[in-house]
Amino acid sequence: MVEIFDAIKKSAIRIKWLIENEDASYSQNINATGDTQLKLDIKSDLIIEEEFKKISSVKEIISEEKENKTPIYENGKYLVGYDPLDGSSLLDVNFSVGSIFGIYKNAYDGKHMIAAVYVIYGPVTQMVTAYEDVGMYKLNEDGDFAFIKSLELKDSGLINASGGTHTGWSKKHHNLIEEIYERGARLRYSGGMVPDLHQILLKGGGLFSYPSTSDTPKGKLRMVFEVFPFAFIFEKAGGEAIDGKRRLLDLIPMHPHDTTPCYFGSKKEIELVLKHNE
Ligand code: AHM
Ligand code: MG
Repeated sequence: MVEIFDAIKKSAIRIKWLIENEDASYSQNINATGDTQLKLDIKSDLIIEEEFKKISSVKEIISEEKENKTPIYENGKYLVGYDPLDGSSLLDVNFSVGSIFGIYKNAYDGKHMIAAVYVIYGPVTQMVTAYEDVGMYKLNEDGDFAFIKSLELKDSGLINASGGTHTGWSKKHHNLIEEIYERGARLRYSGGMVPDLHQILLKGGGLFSYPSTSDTPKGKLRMVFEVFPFAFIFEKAGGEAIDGKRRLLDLIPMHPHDTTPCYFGSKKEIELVLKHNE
């Protein structure tokens, strides 16, 4: 696992450089989910592939930016599903973006998830790893990621971040969000799941949701690259992660690019989600 985390750190340093120095415009390419890729999505993906190709414990990788899996070492133990540059459409407005990694054994689902990592490229670059516990690290000037602290969610929090077009929300989702605001929550939604979920983790609690909507009935966020890694991190930090009713880590994707509605939060907020979805 140490060598996988090291490959992620090396990729992060190279991606941070790209973000700061390279052209953030769109390419002519469309990815597996139908999004037009930025040149930086493609370059970040290649960097991560290059770094994982040096790691003999990696059997195979699959990226949000590619349709198919890439075999690495036949005798490797781990499968890695990743989103190289999540939230990249926010680069033009200079918001924080991130890289997300799920490390699996044998199959790309929650039962086979061993560890999860994300990197946030903000005013500073930080990395959060969930393995035995959840730890946050900061990239220093000398190129090292120094341990800052362990992350733990409180039982409840007053941050609310819900995605999806409001006119496409179900009545149940409207009612849930209304009750959350009535309890005193504040809206905190940048449109990048890495900074939005990072904020909930760092401030101790709240709720992030990307529900089923009339235009995206199965949600927008992809299980293997985005949802399972964050579900794993939230559970390890003492929170919960569900699709409205079921634990996200119990879902089995039919295809690596499958999406699901998702709710990540502290325990009290997830209780409320369950109440509104009864
Ligand atoms: P991306 O992988 O194409 O960048 O899309 C994922 C992003 C998430 O970071 C974020 O939570 C979501 O899309 C925001 O979607 P919306 O703009 O519909 O709220
Ligand atoms: Mg993404």
